[in-house]
Amino acid sequence: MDSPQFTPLTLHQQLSESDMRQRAAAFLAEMRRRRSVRQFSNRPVAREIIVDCVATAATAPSGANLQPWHFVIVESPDVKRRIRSVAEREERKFYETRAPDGWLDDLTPLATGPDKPFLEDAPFLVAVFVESSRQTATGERRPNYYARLSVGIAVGMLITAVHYAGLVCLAYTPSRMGFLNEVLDQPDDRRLAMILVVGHPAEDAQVPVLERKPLDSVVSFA
Ligand code: IYR
Repeated sequence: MDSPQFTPLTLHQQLSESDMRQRAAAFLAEMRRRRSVRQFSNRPVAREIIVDCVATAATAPSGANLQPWHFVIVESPDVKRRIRSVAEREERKFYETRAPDGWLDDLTPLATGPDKPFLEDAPFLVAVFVESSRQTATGERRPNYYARLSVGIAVGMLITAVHYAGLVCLAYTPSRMGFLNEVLDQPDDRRLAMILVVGHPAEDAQVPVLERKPLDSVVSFA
C-alpha cells in the first residue's frame, strides 16, 4: 500500500461574512425556483452543457473516494425510443396491477401515469448507474462502501447543476430498472439508480401545486 500523500488546500476561497450570507441566501432563492418537470420541449441542448453538469456530479464525495457511479448520456433518438418502449411496458404493469392502492393514492397529486413521452421529447437522458463493487488491480472483488448513498449525493449535485445551467429535469425512477442494462449495453454489476431527464420545459409545461414542508418541521437544532 502506498503511503498517503497530502497537498495544501489551495482551492478554498475564504469569503467575507457578508459575502457568505449573500451567497447562501441567493443560492437558496435560486434553488427554490427548481421544479421537477414532466413536459419537455424538443428544443436542442448543447452536449457540452450536459457533460459539464455530469462532470459536476462526478465531483461528489463518495465512500472511500471509490466514486461508485457511471453515467450514460443518451441523446440518440433510437435509444430514447427503446428506453421509452420498455419503460412504458413496465409502467403499465405497475399502474394496472403491481402498485398498491396506497402508492397510487400518494401519486394522485402528481397525475403521473404509464405514458412517458418525455423519454423521447427531452434532448438528453442521463442514466445513472451504481457500482456496488469493483475489481482491484489484483483481480479481487471488493465492495464499494455507501455506494447508493454516494450516488444519491452525485445525483443531487447533478440536479443542482442542471438547474443552475438554466435547464429543467425530472428524476425518473422507472418501475423495474433491470431492463435498461441491456438497452444501454451496461454490465450486470452496474445497477440503474435513475434516469435524469434533462432539457427545456415545454412552452405549455405545467407543474403540480405542491408545498414544501416548512423549514421548522424539517430542521431542529441541538
Ligand atoms: N415510476 C412510476 C411511479 C412513480 C413513483 C414515484 I415514488 C413517483 O414520485 C412518481 C412516479 C412513474 O414514474 O410513473
